Amino acid sequence: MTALDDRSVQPTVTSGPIMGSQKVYREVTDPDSARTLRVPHRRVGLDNGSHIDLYDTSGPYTDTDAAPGIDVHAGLERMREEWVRDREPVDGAVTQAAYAKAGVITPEMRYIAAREGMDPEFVRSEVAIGRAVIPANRCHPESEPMIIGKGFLVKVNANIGNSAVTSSVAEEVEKMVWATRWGADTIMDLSTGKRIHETREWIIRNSPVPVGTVPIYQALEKVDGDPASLTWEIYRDTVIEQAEQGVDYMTVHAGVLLRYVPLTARRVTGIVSRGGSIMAAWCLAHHEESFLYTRFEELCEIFRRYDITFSLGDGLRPGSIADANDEAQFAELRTLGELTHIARAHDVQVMIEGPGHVPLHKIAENVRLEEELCGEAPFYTLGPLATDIAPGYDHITSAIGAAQIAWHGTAMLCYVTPKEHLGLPDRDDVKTGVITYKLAAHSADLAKGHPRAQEWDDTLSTARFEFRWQDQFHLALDPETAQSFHDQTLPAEPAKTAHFCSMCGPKFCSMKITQDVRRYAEENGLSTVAAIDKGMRDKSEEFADRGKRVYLPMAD
Ligand code: IRN
Ligand code: FE2
Repeated sequence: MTALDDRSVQPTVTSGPIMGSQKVYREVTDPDSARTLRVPHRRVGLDNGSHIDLYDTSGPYTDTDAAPGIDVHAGLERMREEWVRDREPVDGAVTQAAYAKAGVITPEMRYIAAREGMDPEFVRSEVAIGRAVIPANRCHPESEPMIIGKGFLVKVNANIGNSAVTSSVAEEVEKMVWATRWGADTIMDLSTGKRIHETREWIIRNSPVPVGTVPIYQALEKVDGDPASLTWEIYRDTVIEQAEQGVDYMTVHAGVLLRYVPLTARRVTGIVSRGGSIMAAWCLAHHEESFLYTRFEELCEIFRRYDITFSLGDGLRPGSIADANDEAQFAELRTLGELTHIARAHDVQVMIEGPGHVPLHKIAENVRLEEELCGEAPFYTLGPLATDIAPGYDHITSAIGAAQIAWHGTAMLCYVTPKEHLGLPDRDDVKTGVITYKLAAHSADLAKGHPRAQEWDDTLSTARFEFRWQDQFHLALDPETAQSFHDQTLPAEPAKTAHFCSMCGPKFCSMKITQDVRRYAEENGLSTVAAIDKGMRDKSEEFADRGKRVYLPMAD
């Protein structure tokens, strides 16, 4: 019996299209295998008959005919199974990095190119030099290929997972579906406590996005929470157990060296990384170098067999503004750089985890150093929070830092929810966190000039200017919230075509006035400048006629 046969677990997952969108699959042929790849997009149809196709992370759950028929006990279709089975190793390796270096464009790379609107050869070359990674364990054939690298759309990871005290397997499966619905590009299952293996099985078999984990958490459960009792063998077996299940990338805190631990002694917040503190405790208890570091090449061999991507953990990241960019943080980063080159020599893909808490003026240095020390391996940061003063709002304090660091070149952002520092996020927090991070990521895509990013903004701006309210809602990252805010004050159907909203009211809508000016110019055969001039004079007379009152009664 597999975990998914357990009928006592009955997840009810959200399914059906996002409001105003339709799932479409664009077909691409892979010339090498003659296979047809079906690449998903979220299509938003517009009132004027046109449409825009947006990047879509949500998997089959948002298929037009998905509701309510998703069978979570069956798991998703194993789309990549044949791709993986049919290809020959190169130099004994089956990783995307090995194929890329050998000049092979895999179906995953073609799929990604179609998703991102990029040339497949560019995808291959970025993976070959290690500036991008494709987290895709051979044992997770259900996942839709995606890429993490500074030359591509900035990605967002959502952490889910139960803790010893709260939440069940079914809730976590729904959180995964829910997070990807709103745009999470990957999810990490950080479960601790009971039923870790089963929870992960449920999540992976039903996840359309890559799944990451931190294996040291489960290893610690196996020794009843006592870090000193951990051994390389327990850790290794845990990694293999998770690898077999299909975990696509793993956080490994291999840069926490024995000699770095004293560097944290004077910090305001010491070591805040869970994995980092476990390894620091182990090193101190044994007065020995970390087994993650001394056994790193053996770990590379395991990762290579499955094509698991390293996410080298920042176990010494700063946990406060005061500790940002200190010696402990950068000492660890240098070690992560050394390990990056070892992993690459094994054809294993690598990304580098980054902070945490960093004030705005110290952000750029983080990216510069990471790129220099780690050979431009994709940077994957946790925010960072730009200030510590707003618990309850740390999705925002961290999105401020996240937008900045992504603009500088961070490839993936680990979301932070409003519950950060306070408690385990629930389903609503997951949505708030994902949406907040998508807007940070997209802001960076715009600033970096991703060729397709601005099209979305322009389409929404035009709909807004033309008072196509439905289009404006449907184009939003979160259509439901946009519509419900609008409808709180103007719920009636005619308001959906009205040339104003309740913020300025009918008389003071700047966009309506601009449109009036343009029409006036056309009707009077004037240039817009002359028309504005004449229009302004007319308006000023009208203003005087009405008694020079700024606020007019509603009935007026
Ligand atoms: C991301 C960047 N820096 C840390 N992260 C995430 O934090 C990482 O991907 C994982 O989800 C989590 C690991 O936390 P600890 O064990 O370092 O606290
Ligand atoms: Fe923190």
